[in-house]
Amino acid sequence: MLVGVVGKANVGKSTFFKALTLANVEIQNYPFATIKPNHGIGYVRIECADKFFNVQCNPREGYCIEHNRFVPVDLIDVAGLVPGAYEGKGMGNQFLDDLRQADALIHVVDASGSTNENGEPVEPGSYNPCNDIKFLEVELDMWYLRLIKKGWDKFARSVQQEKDHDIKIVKDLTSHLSGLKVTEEMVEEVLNNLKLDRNNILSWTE
Ligand SMILES: Nc1nc2c(ncn2[C@@H]2O[C@H](COP(=O)(O)OP(=O)(O)OP(=O)(O)O)[C@@H](O)[C@H]2O)c(=O)[nH]1
Ligand SMILES: [Mg+2]
Repeated sequence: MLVGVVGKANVGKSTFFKALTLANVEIQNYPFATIKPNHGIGYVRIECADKFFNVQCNPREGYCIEHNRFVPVDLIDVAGLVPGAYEGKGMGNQFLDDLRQADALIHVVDASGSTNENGEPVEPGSYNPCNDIKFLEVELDMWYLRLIKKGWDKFARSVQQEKDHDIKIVKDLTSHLSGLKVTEEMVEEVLNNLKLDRNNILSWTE
């Protein structure tokens, strides 16, 4: 499993990442201290089934100490985002491509409100951190949009020419978006929610 640590610049992403992985990473009180992504492994502690059998197991992944199983989770800490990153502000958002295969993202927020929208230190409580939650979703959506649009016209035309394309569309879209870990269930749900015409893919708007 791969978990990405995301959020505005200078909010404590690398600090959180370091606490989880014990990796020695750059932590600074200014925006864009992290540029190259940091990879590491954190462990989730669960009670091991070997307790029930009163034996000591030797797991292939992670490790087990006195019936405590430490399950490894891959983590990646990336550069910070600022509003308008998808238009190239700050470090932009191209670096998010490293997170395409992530199963989940953790959004780190500076709840003390002591960093402004560009991640610069300000008086605690003078910035409303709710703004960060909203803008980060926009930045992530714009990132997905860019990836989905890549090669879309060619894809849509070739699907439209297939026999029974209204039935095959779910499978076709899933394989087209497999680089984003999209599943058939997700595609089905979105097609239904947006009431997209499966007979005419070329009519779909952005
Ligand atoms: N008070 C307080 N300070 C924190 C906390 N977490 C991180 N910091 C401080 O916030 C500053 C930024 O921390 P980083 O971990 O480098 O933040 P980042 O989000 O990785 O920053 P960029 O990589 O530049 O985007 C550092 O001075 C940290 O010591 C926290 O929970 N409380
Ligand atoms: Mg960092």
